[in-house]
Amino acid sequence: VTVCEYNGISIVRIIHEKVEAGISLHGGHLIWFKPAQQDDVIWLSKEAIIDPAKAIRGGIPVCWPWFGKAGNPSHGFARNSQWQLKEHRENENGVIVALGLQDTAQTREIWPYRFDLTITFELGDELKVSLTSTNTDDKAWSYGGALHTYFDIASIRETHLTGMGASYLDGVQGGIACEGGDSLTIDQEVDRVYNAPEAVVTIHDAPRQRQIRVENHGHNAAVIWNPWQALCEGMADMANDSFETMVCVESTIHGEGVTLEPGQSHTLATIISLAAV
Ligand code: TA6
Repeated sequence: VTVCEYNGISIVRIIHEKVEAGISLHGGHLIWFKPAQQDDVIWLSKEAIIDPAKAIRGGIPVCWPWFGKAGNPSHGFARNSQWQLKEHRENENGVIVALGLQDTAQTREIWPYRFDLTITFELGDELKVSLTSTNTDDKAWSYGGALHTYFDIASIRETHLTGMGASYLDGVQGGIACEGGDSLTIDQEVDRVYNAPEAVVTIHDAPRQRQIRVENHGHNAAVIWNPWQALCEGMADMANDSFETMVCVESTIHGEGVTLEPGQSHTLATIISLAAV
């Protein structure tokens, strides 16, 4: 485990016999995860802007303390904040890295509460990401958010997803409630909040003959997003054809959020594993 600097951002690099990975302290943001002898699992935009003022496009953005445009900035401030490296160590499965973020005068201007956040990455054949939110204030607060994971797939046109459940709010149609089947092949812009997902959403990455299993905990929704071509053309940090090789499957706390009394904690997690087919 080493820490290197890139464009004013510190990246924790993990090179281990079981896994290679990179975690940016800017955003508490995993940008790279590759178990030994596997293709990349996490997608990072080739046009990603590495700048302390911006969120990184790709990887696992930490959306907190709200999801989407529920507040300003969009998806909260955690993905634009500088986190601290709390610990790194090896265990029998690989490497564990933990980062922390606490409130500052600046965060309290955006969101007027005291908090302590810890994100723990357990890296090996699998990737487990646990985001623990603790209320260190003397009054209750509620939060929402997401582990907004971008997955690397061979071809969106030859990929399908299962396990999202049937009911969703369709962001492409202004958030209306819809019912669909529990198998999704993406052939246009998709931006959906599935609000009764199964515990595991599976990405069937057929050309690579693998399944990516996304097991979520502490969430109330699974968000599926692919911007498709027109939106990519409008984004400075995504190449025009980049929608072809990515899909977001997000462990999400949507809506009213989770309420924490002073001293209480809650953990949002995602466990990402591969299965050959
Ligand atoms: O999670 C889906 C979503 O909220 C989409 O609506 C889309 O805007 C995407 O996230 C990316 O948001 P960002 O703020 O990173 O551009």
